[in-house]
Formats: sequence, C-alpha cells, structure tokens
Amino acid sequence: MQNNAIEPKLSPNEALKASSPTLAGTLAQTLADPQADHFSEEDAQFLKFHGSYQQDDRDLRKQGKKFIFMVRVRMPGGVLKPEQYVALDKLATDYGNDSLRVTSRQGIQFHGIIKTGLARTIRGINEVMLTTLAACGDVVRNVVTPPPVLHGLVGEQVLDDARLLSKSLLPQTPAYHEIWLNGEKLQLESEAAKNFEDPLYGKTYLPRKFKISFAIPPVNDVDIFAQCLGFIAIQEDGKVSGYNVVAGGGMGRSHGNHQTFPRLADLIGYIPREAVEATAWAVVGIHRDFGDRANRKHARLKYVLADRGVDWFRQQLEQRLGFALEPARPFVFTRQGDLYGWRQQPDGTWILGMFIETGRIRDTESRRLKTALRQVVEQFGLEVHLTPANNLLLVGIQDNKRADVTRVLAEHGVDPAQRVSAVRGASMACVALPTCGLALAEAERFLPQLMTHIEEAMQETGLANDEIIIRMTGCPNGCARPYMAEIALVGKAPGRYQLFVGGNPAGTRLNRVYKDTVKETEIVAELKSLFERYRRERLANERFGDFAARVLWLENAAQNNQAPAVVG
Ligand code: SRM
Ligand code: SF4
Repeated sequence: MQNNAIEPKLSPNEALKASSPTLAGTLAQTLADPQADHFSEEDAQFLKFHGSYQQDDRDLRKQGKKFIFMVRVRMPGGVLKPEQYVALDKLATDYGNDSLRVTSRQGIQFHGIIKTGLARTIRGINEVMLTTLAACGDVVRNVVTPPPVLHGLVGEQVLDDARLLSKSLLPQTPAYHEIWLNGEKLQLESEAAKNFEDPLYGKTYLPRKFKISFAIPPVNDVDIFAQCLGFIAIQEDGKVSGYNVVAGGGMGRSHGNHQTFPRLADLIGYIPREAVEATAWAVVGIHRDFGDRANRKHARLKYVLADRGVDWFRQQLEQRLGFALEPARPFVFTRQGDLYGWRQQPDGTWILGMFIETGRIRDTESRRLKTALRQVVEQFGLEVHLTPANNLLLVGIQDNKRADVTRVLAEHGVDPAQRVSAVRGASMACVALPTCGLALAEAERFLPQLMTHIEEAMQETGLANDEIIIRMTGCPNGCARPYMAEIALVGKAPGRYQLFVGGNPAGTRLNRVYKDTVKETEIVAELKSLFERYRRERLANERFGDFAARVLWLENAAQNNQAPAVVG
C-alpha cells in the first residue's frame, strides 16, 4: 500500500551531518591550506562540533570581513587544576585576544584566534587534558554543576556524576584526534569512516544542542529549570541518594516568532544515583529520536515536551530505562547567588570567590586581572572553579598564604574584598558584540556602564543595598539565561532592548515582557520609575521580581487587554 503521508523536508544541517558522520568534512584539507583564512560554510558547521565558531570582528566589518575563531573549552563542573588554568591563560595570550571569557556554562572561551593559531590552541588545550570536542554542535554540551567545593561530599559526588556523564556522552568520532592532535592516522576517507555511526548519536547526531546540569538545593545557581535535562540532588545522611529528574527547559526564542519560546523544565520523577547515566542516555535518545529535524527553530527537547506532554515523555523514559520512576522527592530552591570573598573550608584552607564582571578576564591599565589571576594560581598552586554565573573561585589557599594572595592581587590593582554592590554582583551579560554573529545589540560591553547608572538610580530610590537579578543579552537566544532574571534586557536592534520583569531568585519562574522596546538612553529612567513604585508598594521582604509578578504583570495584562497573569 502506498503511504501518502508527506515526510517533512529535513533541514540542510541533517543532510550535512549525514554526509560526514565522523564530522570531519574537509576541515583537515582547509586547515592544511596556507592560503585559506577561513572554512567553507559547510565546514564551519562541522567546526562547531570540534568546539570552534568561525566569526568575524563586527566592529571591523566595514573594512571587509576579517575571519577570527572562537574556541570553547569543555570542562564538566568548571573545575580547573592550576596547570590547566595557567596553560589556558598562556594560549589566550599567544593565539587569542589576550582575554579569557568565563561562560554561563562554566566553560572558558577564547576569542579572536586567527586560522594559523586554531590547531595550536586546540592542541594546547588537549595537552593539559581538557577538550573542545562537543563544546558546541548538535550534541550534549558542557555538563554544569554548582561549584563542587562549596558542597562538601555532596559536591564531590555530584561532580563525579557530571564527569561520568560528560565522558559517557562524548561523541566517539575519531576525526577530532586525527585533525587536531596529529595522532595516529585514522583514514578519514575510508569506507569505515563514511559508515561511521556513533553508539549514542548515530550518523546524524541530535536535532539540536542538548544541555545537562546538576543542582544542589536550596541553591539554584545553575538555573536547573532552563536545562534540557536536570538532576536535582536529593540527600540522605549527607550523601547523594539519587536525583529528581527535570526535562524540557530552554531559553532560546526569536523576535516575532511565537512558535519559539523560553520554557521551564518539567519535573519528571526520582531516580536512584546509580541510574544517572542510563537516564541521561535515555533522555538524549528521546531527543535524538523525536526532536524536530525539519525545523531547527523547533528542534530543542523543550518542544518535544511542549508538543507531546510530560506523561508521554515519562512513559518513553520508563520504557527505555526498563523501570518506573518514583515520584519526585521534596526539595526547595530559595536563591541563586555566587560566593564572593573569603570562606574557610573544613580542612583549614580558604576559598576566595571573585566577581568577574561579565565573565571577561583581561588586563586593563588600572586593573591587571588576567596577570593577577595567573600569578596567584601559579605561585600558590590554586585550583580555579568557574561558576555558572560567569564568576570564579580560587580554591586551596593555605591559611598562611592568605595575606600573600591578597598582596599579589593588590599589586595588580585587584581588591579581593571587591566591594561591588549587590545588584552588580548578581548581574550577567552575554558576549554579544563584536564577536557574536547573532547579536542585535550590545551586552557584555554595555552592561558594566549601565550598571553604574542603575546603581545610582537605586541609591536615589533608597534601594542601594537591594539585590535585583539583572541580565542582558544582545539577542533573544538567551545565552545569559535572561528569562529567569528579575529584570532582563534583551537586544532587539542597535541601542534597543525588550524589557522583561518578574523572574525570581529561586529560578523557578519565567519573567514576562513589560515593554516591547526601550531605547538604551531610556533604560535607566524606565527602571527608576519601577524602582520608585517597588519601594512604595512592596510587601515586607518582597523581592523586586515577586513585586513585578504580583503588580506589574497584572497591570500590563490589563493594558494589553490580556487575561490576568497567574503568579507562581
Ligand atoms: Fe549561547 C548561540 C555564546 C550559553 C542559547 N551562544 C551562541 C553563539 C555560539 C552564537 C552563534 O551561534 O553564532 C554565541 C557565541 C558568542 C561569542 O562570540 O562567544 C553564544 N552561549 C554563549 C556563551 C559564551 C554566553 C556567555 O555569555 O557565557 C555561553 C556558552 C556556554 C558554554 O560554555 O557552553 C552560552 N547559550 C547559552 C545558554 C545558557 C545555558 O546554556 O545555560 C543558552 C540558553 C539555554 C538554551 O540553550 O536554551 C544559550 N546560544 C543559545 C542559542 C539559542 C538556542 C535555541 O534554543 O534557540 C543560540 C543560537 C543557536 O543555537 O542557533 C546560541
Ligand atoms: Fe550572541 Fe544572542 Fe547569545 Fe548574546 S544571547 S551571545 S547576542 S547569541
């Protein structure tokens, strides 16, 4: 019988992946060609799976496209040994733009690498036992955890599980080693290479990127509900007994396309700790098999859940696991927030939590942060633990070296006490211009100065000591997870932002549009009038985000003739 059902046309990326299942494309050939300063469009897609984006400096576009590369390092839980950090610092100086960018998924990015430095950078990263494989692309990305060092044994167990998943879910392609590491020649042109099939990802990998994170209640510093798959640690007797599984979260949306939206992950159920790897394989398998391969704007796991429902998803998962999930165990999230300043560990050593504004580690004339960090890490043998809010912890400072660490930092203009305001300390901005090809407006370069004016407005309205979580992105893709913030500014066009309000510190509620367009010059006045109302009308101990959801959402709905919003 003839099947008349029309199969949707696959997106071009699907055919491309199928054409080179090792993900090799013709990267090696272009890499070896000294005349080529960039890769073909097809190879630029393969390059992402190897952890690099082909970009151009958008500030210089008028002078003609100058190709540069972003390289992203994958490091589960954001934990770096001293020698690893020092090596990354040197690579940034030798081949990048002399800065390191701490990412919102506990990675490190290099920017501004030219083609001749690309292989050397990737090799240098691998020489210190780190990788860039699957830092980008239609695969499972860097696995995020709360900084493990803040959570004792539970933190260690969670990090072990994150590392287990990171390794187990890594693509098996031999191409990465052959192309970048000059290892044994693996005959990429051979029939075997053409027929290569990854045990998890098959020949065409996932329909889209896939994000996994762990969380340790009551702190939701990872934004667990913004993840494709989240594991919320449940403790018994000071150890992890298992995890509540959440699935189907995500941030990305496009302006004017209502088929795309941010979504909070659903709570699926509880699994024992031993089932974490099988669960991750099963959920990734569901995305692989049911994700939309025709429309990349609708291809994330969140749309599978939105379209098919949580009951369908749980059934699929249980079928693949061969056992039923227990009901989710009780847990509560109360806050986000990174540790700043000194904290002594049970073994007597110290941690220093440092605010890294918009995640950028670089030297300026007055504040030589990059040099200072390298020196203290090298001299005192400190680990560096990155946080999911683009900050870092210096770990393992001996009690008798605290003063020395302080001195070396101070010599470079870096104050370890770093008295930043609560609102600045809670802020985040994505990379945006000049490197991000998708940026519609500034973010990283603009937020620090904007925060100064926001601080003034808060001072003038009597809110100088309040913490309000403010996030800015250069486009609606959501790389700084703006839709979880109490206030978000999302780029629409140069100098224009969409204003969102109403997220909460527990990271359990999406914010909503308050104003569709605010000019960059009007942001502070707009926020100041909201701050004034907040101070006048707030309930006792009410956070700005909760006030916005209680008062501003309802007003906005009335103005727009919408049904009143439900808070929760
Ligand atoms: Fe992102 C694309 C930077 C975390 C959602 N993201 C990009 C690209 C690669 C632009 C591009 O495709 O050409 C950006 C590179 C800019 C540059 O010059 O460096 C970029 N994303 C980043 C980083 C560096 C932002 C940061 O300020 O730290 C983060 C790297 C994390 C890492 O180490 O792996 C980063 N991106 C995120 C997050 C947050 C998270 O995962 O917790 C999100 C929202 C969560 C989610 O995935 O839903 C995010 N990025 C996106 C999207 C929207 C995807 C979608 O579902 O529509 C894009 C666009 C795309 O994929 O087509 C994107
Ligand atoms: Fe680029 Fe948009 Fe992500 Fe910002 S949110 S880094 S502008 S893709």
